Amino acid sequence: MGYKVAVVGATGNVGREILKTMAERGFPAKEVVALASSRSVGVEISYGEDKTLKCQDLATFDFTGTDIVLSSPGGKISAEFSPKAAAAGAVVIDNTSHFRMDPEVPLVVPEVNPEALEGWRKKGIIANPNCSTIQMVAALKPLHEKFGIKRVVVSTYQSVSGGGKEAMDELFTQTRAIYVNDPIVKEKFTKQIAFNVIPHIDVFMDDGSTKEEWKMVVETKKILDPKIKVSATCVRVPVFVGHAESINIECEKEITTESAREAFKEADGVTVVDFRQDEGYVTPEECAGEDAVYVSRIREDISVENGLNFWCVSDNLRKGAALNTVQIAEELIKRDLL
Ligand code: 11C
Repeated sequence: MGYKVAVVGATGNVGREILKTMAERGFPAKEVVALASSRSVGVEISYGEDKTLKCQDLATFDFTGTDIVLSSPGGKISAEFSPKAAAAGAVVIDNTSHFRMDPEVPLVVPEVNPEALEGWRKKGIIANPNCSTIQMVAALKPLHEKFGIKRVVVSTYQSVSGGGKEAMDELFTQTRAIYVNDPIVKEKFTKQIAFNVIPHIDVFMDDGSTKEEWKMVVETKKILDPKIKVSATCVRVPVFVGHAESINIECEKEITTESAREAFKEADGVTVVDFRQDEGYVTPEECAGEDAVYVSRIREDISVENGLNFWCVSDNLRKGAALNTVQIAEELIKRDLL
């Protein structure tokens, strides 16, 4: 038994990573179709060690007979094509922000709220959360279960790959330009990203926050618990892959460094690397290409009652996007929901 799977946005950072993740995990696909915009038709993309897929045109593709659509084009394209694919009978797992807050669309991290998948048939679409939210809720879940989290204050250090391939190219080109004394060209980022940090990801909202910060607030409430208060500051840093987060929490119950460490260790998908010595913590450079959400620097925050600080790092293209998407599809199969 295998499934016909279409990967939409197959030439992008996340689309390629989805194909790589499916092949690595032996996803039960009987056929895999790579879809992209008309200008990428015919582009060859590798799938597994020995297969190559030729991109087909998303605009003219007939989704009839497709079981699973793993979609990561831009939000506007998703708004048009995800409902079309769902109407043709496929389950669409959508990586964009377009459907996430729709009450009829489950927003899922399989280690955190897999039960939400039961409702996928209402719209035929399941949303994959934002990368910075995924790694945070994966780490918060075991703590919330044991200690009841009341409030989260998070500051992010997000890599440029979250902005797509052109954003990665801009970091490379600007870094090179500085060394060879060429002019700095800014296209994807509002300020120079090489040798700098930028406290601005996505558009500004009316209250002065950015949409990336807003997403961390509302998505955490939808996935984990609407009662949790979240305050986020999201910052772009000159790192190619891997988002880092400094997370501070206040809980209902007493929490210690040791009890938090035990809770993290029992959690699916979370790996604790926490030694109070040189190299006793994980950095983005080390997590690139890895599946886990890494937790380091666990320590009590004595400035508040039942407070804790920790450092959380994950590969934003894998657990933050492609892996979570593929895991959602695997969970649907495991729960016999297709
Ligand atoms: C970034 N988190 O790092 C964004 C990328 O809502 O899916 C993912 C945007 C989203 O720029």
